Amino acid sequence: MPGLTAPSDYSREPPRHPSLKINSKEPFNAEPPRSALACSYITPSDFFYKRNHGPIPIVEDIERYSVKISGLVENSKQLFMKDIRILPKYNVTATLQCAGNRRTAMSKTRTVKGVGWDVSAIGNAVWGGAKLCDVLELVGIPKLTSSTQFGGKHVEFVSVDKCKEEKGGPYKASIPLIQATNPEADVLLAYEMNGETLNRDHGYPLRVVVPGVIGARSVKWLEDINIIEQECQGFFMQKDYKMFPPSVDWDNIDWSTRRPQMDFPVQCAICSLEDVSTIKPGKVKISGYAASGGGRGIERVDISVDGGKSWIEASRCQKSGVQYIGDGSDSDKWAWVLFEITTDIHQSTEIIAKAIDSAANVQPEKVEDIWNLRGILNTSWHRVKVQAGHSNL
Ligand SMILES: Nc1nc2c(c(=O)[nH]1)N[C@H]1C(S)=C(S)[C@@H](COP(=O)(O)O)O[C@H]1N2
Ligand SMILES: [Mo]
Repeated sequence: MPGLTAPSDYSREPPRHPSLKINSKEPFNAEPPRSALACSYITPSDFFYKRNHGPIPIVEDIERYSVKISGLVENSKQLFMKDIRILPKYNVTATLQCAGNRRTAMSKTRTVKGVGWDVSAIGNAVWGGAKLCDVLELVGIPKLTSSTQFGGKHVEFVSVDKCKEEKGGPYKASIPLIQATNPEADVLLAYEMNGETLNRDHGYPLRVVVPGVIGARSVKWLEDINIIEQECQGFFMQKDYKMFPPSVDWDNIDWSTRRPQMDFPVQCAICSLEDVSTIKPGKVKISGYAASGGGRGIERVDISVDGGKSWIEASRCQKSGVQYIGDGSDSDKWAWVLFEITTDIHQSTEIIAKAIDSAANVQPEKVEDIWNLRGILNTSWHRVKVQAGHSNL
């Protein structure tokens, strides 16, 4: 009996929280309601968005489950859970964001291809596991290696799930070897999420977590690690999750002209209000999340309650009792920041939020300017319309 297997249909899916908003049932893609998302710094796993490309794999026998490391290394190695658990354990608070977060809004200007997402294809969790750099030392690759003596420059992660896009093959992705072997990059092979054993939806028994990078590279249900010369040639690296200009359409696309997207750009969204909300005139609380990729902090979150004519600064917070300083030593560098402001609103208006990261990157104003055919990385200013009303409140 193998350790980890992949069903070919959806008859053995795990139970899920009833309040999740289901964007696609098979494969299961769902996000929490906005209001549930930004009320806690750590996203409970029940409410953490679920992004799948096939049926959820099943662990038949955890004792037999192993990860094989091979490719351009001197000796291949098979690691069982006990071999991974014996390595130093790290808890890294990191935000995962699907590159398709906020796709539905992008589709409103011009239709894009892909699962529709509101603003909640993002979550922040404490991931517990071994550092990939420690695991790679077991096959003789030292820390901070950019190329092995056999020419290995990338680390490929292969799962077991059966994905339509891979013609029934498994999900896979890769990251550069230099990132994989850098202890500061905090790339994990995680077996815990928020202090509990990883659940099936999020990659049980073992998943990769690549902090600061689009969720697509954090491969779940890990089966193989390959040290390879060129980046992974799989569908999700080569024919998806690439950023194209607005002029590229399905009849003139050349996938080979662009690199796979890695870091995610600065992003924020208002979660305390739906678009459109009815408010009682007076004090209104505006809150949500802001996050940037590559370990960059959030320097500022600007809010406008007059459609962008004037701006006020929201307060930012990660952990209660600790003042948040972008890139400060007490802040979680891979994690989102929650923002909040209470301000007077007396008439119907459009509320806008935009974030600025520690490299002074700002979100683009208009979704049209970053429109792309796959609808990824919609980081345009987040807008919600509010209607001032007096009745039925
Ligand atoms: N094996 C496997 N890993 C995967 C995926 C998948 O479909 N199969 N989806 C990826 C994508 S696109 C995202 S955004 C994240 C989502 O992780 P989550 O479901 O734990 O939120 O997992 C990534 N890893
Ligand atoms: Mo994703």
